[in-house]
Amino acid sequence: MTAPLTVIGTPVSPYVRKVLAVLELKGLPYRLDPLVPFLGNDEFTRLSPLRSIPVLIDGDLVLTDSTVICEYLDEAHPGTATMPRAIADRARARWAEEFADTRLGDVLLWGVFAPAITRPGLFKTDRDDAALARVVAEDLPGVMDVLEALAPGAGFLTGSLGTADLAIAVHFANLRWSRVPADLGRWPRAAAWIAHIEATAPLARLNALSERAMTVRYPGRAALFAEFDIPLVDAGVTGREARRGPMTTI
Ligand SMILES: N[C@@H](CCC(=O)N[C@@H](CS)C(=O)NCC(=O)O)C(=O)O
Repeated sequence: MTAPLTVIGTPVSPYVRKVLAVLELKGLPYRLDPLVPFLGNDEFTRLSPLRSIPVLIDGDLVLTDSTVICEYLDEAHPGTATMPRAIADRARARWAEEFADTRLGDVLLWGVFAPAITRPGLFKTDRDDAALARVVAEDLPGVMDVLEALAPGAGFLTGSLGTADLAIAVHFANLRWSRVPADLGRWPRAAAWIAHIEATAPLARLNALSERAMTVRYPGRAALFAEFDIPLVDAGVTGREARRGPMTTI
């Protein structure tokens, strides 16, 4: 019997939720090691040289980076396609995904969620609401303008729900969880597109799980993931202390 796919990373991470949503969309079973970023031990560094989550383990193959993982899954399991097959559509989807992973990540994850939630929680810094409000006022509009231009009038970016749609939408739950005032009503097409993606079964479920995972302490964790039918690995790669990795910016 072949071992099931294993994913390392807490679904609170938007990049992990992107991978899990693709797995769920494709109906691929997986087990999870819900590692909180920065808490990985030396074994984690061996698996993920940049110490970033998500990591996918498929037998002898160990992959990091959500884009690499999602492309691998789509090539290895083409059943329910998560990338368009037409070359031009594929290129458009890749650009949207890249924009989400880099610029949306810079603004919504590293500019808002990390200083609002991750850094105070793991590195015991104070939350600076004035700095968060500045990011929302100065950086969010430019990002939303791009999404407003990119947003399809209805449906998804290139037909059916795909990796690029998911890569974009995942960041907006983290924005809400950051509890900063941000009104997306100025960008109605983008807001409707994001809401449409968030309402799809895989992402609605993963967002609900992740929101609860943010507040559940270690002993209650297994029960929470069991409630969502996500099996956990027997022994994970969690270390004792938060450490910064080669790419850490917080
Ligand atoms: N481009 C990477 C980004 C992954 C990423 O930044 N993950 C964060 C958690 S949301 C992380 O593990 N950061 C660890 C660090 O910054 O040291 C991907 O798409 O997988």
